[in-house]
Amino acid sequence: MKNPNIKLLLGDEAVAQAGIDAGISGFYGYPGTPSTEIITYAQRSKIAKERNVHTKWSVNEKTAMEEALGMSYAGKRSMVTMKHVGLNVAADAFINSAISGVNGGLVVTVADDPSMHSSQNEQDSRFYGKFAMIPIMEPSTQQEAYDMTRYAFDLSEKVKLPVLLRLTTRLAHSRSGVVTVEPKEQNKLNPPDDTHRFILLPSNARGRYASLVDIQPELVEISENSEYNKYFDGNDTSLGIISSGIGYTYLMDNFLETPNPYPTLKINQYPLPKKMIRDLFQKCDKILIIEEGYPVIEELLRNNIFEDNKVLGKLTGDLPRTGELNSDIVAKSLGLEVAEDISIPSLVKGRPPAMCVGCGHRDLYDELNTLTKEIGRRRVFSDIGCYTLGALPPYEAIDTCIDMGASITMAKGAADAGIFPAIAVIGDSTFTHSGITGLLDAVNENSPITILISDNYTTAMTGGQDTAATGRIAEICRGVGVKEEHLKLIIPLKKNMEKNIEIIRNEINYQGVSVIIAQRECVKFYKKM
Ligand SMILES: Cc1ncc(C[n+]2csc(CCOP(=O)(O)OP(=O)(O)O)c2C)c(N)n1
Repeated sequence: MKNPNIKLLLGDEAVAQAGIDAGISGFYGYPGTPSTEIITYAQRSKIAKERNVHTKWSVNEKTAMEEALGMSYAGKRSMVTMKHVGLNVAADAFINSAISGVNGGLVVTVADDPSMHSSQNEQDSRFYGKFAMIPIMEPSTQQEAYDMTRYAFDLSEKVKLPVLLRLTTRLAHSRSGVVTVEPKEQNKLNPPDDTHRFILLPSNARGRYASLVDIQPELVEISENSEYNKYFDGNDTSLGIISSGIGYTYLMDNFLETPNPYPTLKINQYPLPKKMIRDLFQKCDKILIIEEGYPVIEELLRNNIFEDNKVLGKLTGDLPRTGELNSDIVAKSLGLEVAEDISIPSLVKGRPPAMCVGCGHRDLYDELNTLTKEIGRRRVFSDIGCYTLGALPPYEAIDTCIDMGASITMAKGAADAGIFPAIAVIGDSTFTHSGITGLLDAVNENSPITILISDNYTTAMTGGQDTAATGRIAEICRGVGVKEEHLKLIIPLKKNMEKNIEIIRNEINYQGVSVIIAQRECVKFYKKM
């Protein structure tokens, strides 16, 4: 008979379901691959709706982090979700939440993207967890993603700290059957009696930081005894293996038919369990570290704790230093034969992503590109979204894309240096995420820059989520101080091309801040809208 408690879930969905079943009261987050499906799943959940669980998108990762902390302050359980680079945006609140501590359980779920399938870098969030000195959970399977998320809420309430839950792309985006439990009740509203720890004046923060330092041995002890850090014995002590997160799954993919002969430590919880590691080092001649992302464990073990020459991994070339791991790469590092070559044959041509036929960004770039002869090249500062594809042929219309919001601020910096005209191209969601503050900098100095906000009424790149200010972007620009006569609305359609080019030309020649909002609904998501 079908078990109603088994669900076929993506890793992301398992985390969302676990949050709901752990009695969460609020999910907060900003979309970003590969984390987006956590909140989209929660938004569709019947029980989350019945329980009035907060599931709306926030303006950016920092606001999301602070909102989740506010809910935790109130005594309820909350989760904040983001992709790895989002943690850079949320970092101020994130690090300080470890100093204040939490009240209701707070889980910070960050999905890393090794190999940069859809990202600007492949930074490893475990560094942030270590930096903040808080516990980190790193599941190996979808079932563990479910179980560990619920455990993370309990742990967070036990040690009164936020817990970082680290996912990586393959786990977040692949499915498996997950056995679920009955949902718990939500916490009652219960703000803290003593609010001093949430007031990070130096006199309070010093004491809080000392407490955070003091609790570290207890966190190690908890890791040491955690059911999520496991030792598996093996006869062949010429090699010991430490594998974490999905690295363990890749390892065990190679031992489906024969047993793993090597003593192996499976790490899913940090800080690292020192005793368990010491025992493994004593037992084995060499230690291979299999971890997805940066060589975090490897560096800790090589540089700080034990003999260098025993440790093999990404720093010794036994595993690749960059990009994603997979079962075959792990097989090679163990000297095993790879069953079958699954690499893509050279016959298959690379297919770089392209803007959709009928996309308004295309028409905007066509208009901008007609002005290249007049304005010269290498002066278009852009940002992150579908419109970043304007960097590729046939458009080749933009010159930079660094991080969300950097178009306006880089254009301003270049204008400060003497580049004129300096042009910024930014999407509507990116503008509200982190473009508004840069616009205020430019307005305050009346910088000679032209900002093209390509407004398709959605966050298209990550799957068509709502944006924070649909229909209110002009109002925001006015409020920030853009002059009415230099705030223009255009509709990027072929039939308007000449008119639009004229408007862009005039504004580019203006020696101050001008904003042109190019409004046309996204061709892919207009039905949803
Ligand atoms: C700090 C950070 N958060 C999230 C993302 C994921 N992301 C990439 S582009 C984008 C928003 C794109 O929306 P918009 O600016 O409206 O452009 P569109 O894709 O709709 O053209 C997001 C959320 C990211 N790259 N960096």
